[in-house]
Amino acid sequence: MFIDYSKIKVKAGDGGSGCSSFRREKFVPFGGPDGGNGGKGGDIIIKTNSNLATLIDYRYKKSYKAKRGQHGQGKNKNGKNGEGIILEVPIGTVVKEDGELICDLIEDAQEFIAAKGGRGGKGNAVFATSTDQAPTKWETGQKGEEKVLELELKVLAEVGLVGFPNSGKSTLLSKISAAKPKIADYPFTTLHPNLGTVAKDSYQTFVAADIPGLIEGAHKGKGLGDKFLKHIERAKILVFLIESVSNDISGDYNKLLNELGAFNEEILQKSRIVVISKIDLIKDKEGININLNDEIPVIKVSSFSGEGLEKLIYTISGFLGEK
Ligand SMILES: Nc1nc2c(ncn2[C@@H]2O[C@H](COP(=O)(O)OP(=O)(O)OP(=O)(O)O)[C@@H](O)[C@H]2O)c(=O)[nH]1
Ligand SMILES: [Mg+2]
Repeated sequence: MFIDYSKIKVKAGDGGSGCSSFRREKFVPFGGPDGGNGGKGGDIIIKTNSNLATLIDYRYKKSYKAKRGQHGQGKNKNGKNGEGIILEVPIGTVVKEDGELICDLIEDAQEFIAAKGGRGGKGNAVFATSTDQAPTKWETGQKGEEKVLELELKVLAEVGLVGFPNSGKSTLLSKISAAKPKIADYPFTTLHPNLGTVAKDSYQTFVAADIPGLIEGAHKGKGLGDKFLKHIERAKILVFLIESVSNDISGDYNKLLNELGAFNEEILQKSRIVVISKIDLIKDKEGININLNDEIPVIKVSSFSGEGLEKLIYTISGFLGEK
């Protein structure tokens, strides 16, 4: 199951308290202070793992508590630090607290401390001075931080494939990359984003994301709605797929643009390429009339025959090279 949002509660470990104690030895009437310090509480760390693709772990377990530091003891024994917890998330996870972004994890094995463990308290041995050789003072440990965090996954892909259901997005991704998304001859086959790495040659690769199909009214919740559009917010280039058998290619293009714009105007600032898909179904290829009122490349492609695929990959690479 693909999960791209979860709200979790985290509590870092409390620091252990310092100890107040005095040395007791035979024949030593007044032993000095020997209370050790408390250990530090465990941190809650959030870390990316490139093998993860969803936040599913956080759908079931929503509360995480790191261990507390041990208390200090006599004989100058310091308490052990509490063990921290590492919460692994997919690359592209955004962490928010009170609606504010606190970290955007965009690299592999990137980590940050989401909640700090409390400092351990000092034991009485630390407070000994020349004038006070028998201090009884000691500190309690600091509390560990406690937070409610929102985890939101926004996949990281340079290229986003958008189009109506059944337009051939997943098939295209499966032809230009090693990804194996589900493909079928009915709308809404794809129910979550799929990522694929496309290699132009051994030097240049890019990641493309295939998202569920859009329909007119998606921004009002029609079809699968617009909840997957956040996954193309980080893309640099959008590839619009429109079936060659459509009666109104430019009308379809404008409908798709409208849906994207209704979701987030800024998406319209991205570079665009239009792919006329399934061109193998058309005999008179030159006869396809495209008037988009837009200065963008239009490429006729067939994922079945392979026609146009190389041109598409080169055009995308060219755009990415300019950035
Ligand atoms: N003739 C032909 N059929 C194609 C081509 N590409 C895809 N198809 C077919 O079109 C149908 C839909 O393909 P998908 O790749 O699942 O389409 P999609 O856009 O991912 O669909 P959703 O996930 O539902 O949005 C499948 O039956 C494919 O076999 C093509 O280039 N030529
Ligand atoms: Mg699909």
